[in-house]
Amino acid sequence: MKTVFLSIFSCLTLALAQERPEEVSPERARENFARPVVLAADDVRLFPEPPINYREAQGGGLKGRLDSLDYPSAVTGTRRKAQVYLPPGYTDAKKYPVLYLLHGIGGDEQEWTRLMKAHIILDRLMSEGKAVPFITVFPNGRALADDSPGSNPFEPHKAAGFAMFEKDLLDHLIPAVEGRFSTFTDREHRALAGLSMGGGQSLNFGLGHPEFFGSVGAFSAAPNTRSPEQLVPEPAVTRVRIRLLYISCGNKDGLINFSQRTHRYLRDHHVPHLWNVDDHGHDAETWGSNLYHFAQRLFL
Ligand code: FER
Repeated sequence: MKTVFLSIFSCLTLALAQERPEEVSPERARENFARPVVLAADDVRLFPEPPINYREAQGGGLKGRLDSLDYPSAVTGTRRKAQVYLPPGYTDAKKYPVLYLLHGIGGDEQEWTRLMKAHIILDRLMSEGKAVPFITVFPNGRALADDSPGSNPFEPHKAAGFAMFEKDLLDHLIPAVEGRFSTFTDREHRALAGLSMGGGQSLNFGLGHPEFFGSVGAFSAAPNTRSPEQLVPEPAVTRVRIRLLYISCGNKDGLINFSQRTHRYLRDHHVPHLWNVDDHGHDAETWGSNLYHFAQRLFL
């Protein structure tokens, strides 16, 4: 009787709470994209579209540079790869804040630079003085020995790698980055952001570990996002600790209800955050645009 009650209870909470990718079939997962979009009065644009050339290479190329890092991980039992963007004028004589920027379900450590030209977006902003200089790390957020997306990245065991990245990030990647580059090492100077699955990871791990991260960004967060009550169990604590909490989604994205749910809880519990609903879908336009706006508000 007790088991029956518990399993009914866990099914009910599952429907309202976080979807566990390791328990959901690929077909069922994809159906989330077809959810109806219902917009409320405050689901509106906070920021305009960036200038047309915001991710076009500048004459003379990058002022900063793209580097790479590999690090040993006890989570995967392998050496793992990350890309690293170093800002213009990077020098060991200074210390820099660090943003960890996470990819989506089909991506890897190259997705942000290939699809969104994130290194160019950041390089332009920093060389124009519109963003403070910071280091950006592009990890592979699928913490598996074979961390490629494979032919079906929605496959439960592939999707499960995104939850396993929490330990890899905190215990292995961050120490490797801070050992190799000239970084600040306090929470105020560390941020976590990402798109879709990476947006869910950012909310889950970033808000879950305020001792590590002062700022969090989630663009088009996926169903792996924990319920708002799990993300922010003590609004009064988050309210005073968080430096920047940025949430965005396109109004043509069937996943928007996961972000709306987070935004509405934060709003109702008076946790300061930025909520930007633009006119895009689940695509590179909204991710590039929101990185552009997020980066300008980070580490101020
Ligand atoms: C899902 C719908 C979308 C899901 C994941 C996604 C694992 C991720 C999309 C992306 O990262 O772009 O149901 O479940």
